[in-house]
Amino acid sequence: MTDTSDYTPPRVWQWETESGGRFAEINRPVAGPTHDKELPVGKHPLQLYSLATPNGVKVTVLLEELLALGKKETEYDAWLINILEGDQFGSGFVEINPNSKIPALLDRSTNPPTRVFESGAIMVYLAEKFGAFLPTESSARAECMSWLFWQMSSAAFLGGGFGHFYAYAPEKWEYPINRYTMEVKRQLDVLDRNLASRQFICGDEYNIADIAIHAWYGALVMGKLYEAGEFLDVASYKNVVRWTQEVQQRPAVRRGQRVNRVWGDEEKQLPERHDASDLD
Ligand SMILES: N[C@@H](CCC(=O)N[C@@H](CS)C(=O)NCC(=O)O)C(=O)O
Repeated sequence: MTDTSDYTPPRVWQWETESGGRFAEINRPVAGPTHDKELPVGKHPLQLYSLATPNGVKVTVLLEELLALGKKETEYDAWLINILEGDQFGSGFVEINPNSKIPALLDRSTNPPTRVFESGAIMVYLAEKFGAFLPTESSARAECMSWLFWQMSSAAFLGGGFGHFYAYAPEKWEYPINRYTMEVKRQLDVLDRNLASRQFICGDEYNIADIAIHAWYGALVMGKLYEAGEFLDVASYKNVVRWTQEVQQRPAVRRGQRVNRVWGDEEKQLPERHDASDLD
């Protein structure tokens, strides 16, 4: 790595493979598959290809919530995509997500099968298809979509910005850490002010906006992301803490968090899920 103070960007950027940092090996400046690999297919109509990162957990929590409502058609197979081993660049995965990122869903109940990528799009697809956790009345729906899109656009600053420079970059640089810490604390304050007068993100009812935001900011407030709880003084966002604890108590949330999980406590790991009993 060049010392940042000496660095002058070249006229045309070249790919320097030794850029360093925790995810340097999977980062590439080009898209498309790197190898041929078919995806496995299980017995259920819904096939999920994912990993229990915050983006992956949004979908497994929603599926477990739908099942908890008694919607048996939402039974699903969840296959592990190990992004550190490059599974997201296999040809079968790229066919259902040209962006090579988890989560990706294939709904085989339609003819031809429907592919869905981007966690927000997957959540809307499932909530609409199974008629739950997304209000149908226009104003309530607009509020839910607003917060869902807020999360989708904010998470890159939290993960790709703050998380990257605070936890994963090869060195601790003050400038980017300050810049992204400022933004993440502002985002936490946005949530805290909203939750001062509301039980859930959009009001009295829990919906996909809660699921999406809890997967990232709930995890952050519980100290489960980047070991940054103390640094960000998360305890001071009292309304976010109260809401996080309430959402975390939901059995479907705790079930969904375990699916495609291959780190942490062994009893909380479940690399693949093919039946409700896998989580019992
Ligand atoms: N906006 C996307 C982001 C998905 C995403 O960033 N997934 C990460 C894991 S959380 C991933 O698959 N990274 C692999 C890579 O970048 O190669 C979504 O919400 O689905």
